[in-house]
Amino acid sequence: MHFYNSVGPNPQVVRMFMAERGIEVPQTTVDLRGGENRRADYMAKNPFGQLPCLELDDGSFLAEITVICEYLDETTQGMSLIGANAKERAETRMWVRRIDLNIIEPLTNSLRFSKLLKLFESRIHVIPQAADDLLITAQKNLAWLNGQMAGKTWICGDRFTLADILLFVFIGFGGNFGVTLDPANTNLLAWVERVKARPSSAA
Ligand SMILES: N[C@@H](CCC(=O)N[C@@H](CS)C(=O)NCC(=O)O)C(=O)O
Repeated sequence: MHFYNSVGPNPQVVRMFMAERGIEVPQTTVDLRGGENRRADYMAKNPFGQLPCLELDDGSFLAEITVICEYLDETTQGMSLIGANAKERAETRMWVRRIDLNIIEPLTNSLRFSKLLKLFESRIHVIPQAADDLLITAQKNLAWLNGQMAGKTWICGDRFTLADILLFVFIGFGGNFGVTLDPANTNLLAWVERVKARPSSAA
């Protein structure tokens, strides 16, 4: 396998997942800021032009971080970060999908349409007038999730999973651009500190 890495939260999710699982894969760093990912060489690997992607031993490529993590989880030995049985896996995927669709998509699009506009305006269709509303959507959904975290250690209760990694990395990404968690989200703030204490959080 070979991992195509870059700056940004999406590759960081996979790096943190691999660190948690003790997986080491040779890596190449692609120059995202310079647009290398939107040129023919990289587009041949991931036609959607985004990072990261994972080259498999048969020469094929996987993109989309949750899919890459699921593949790594299933093909390596060790404690699963998805789940040990159908119910656990379904629970993890439920939270991953909620976090992805309801928090990460509006949050990242809000930033792509505002503070990251210069980087993205020539790459994707941008909607600057939607930026503020998307941020409000993400904040409202974070507040909802904060309520759901009452009494729980991790998003899936006692199990630390891909859902925790995904949310943790993107909350950090938002923080880098001044989007901080509302102090009223006390459950989430305490959860952030618990995730931060894991060595994988530095990946
Ligand atoms: N849905 C994709 C998102 C990937 C993504 O947005 N990657 C960012 C890096 S964090 C990227 O490649 N941005 C540069 C660009 O789109 O040109 C995934 O799950 O992997």
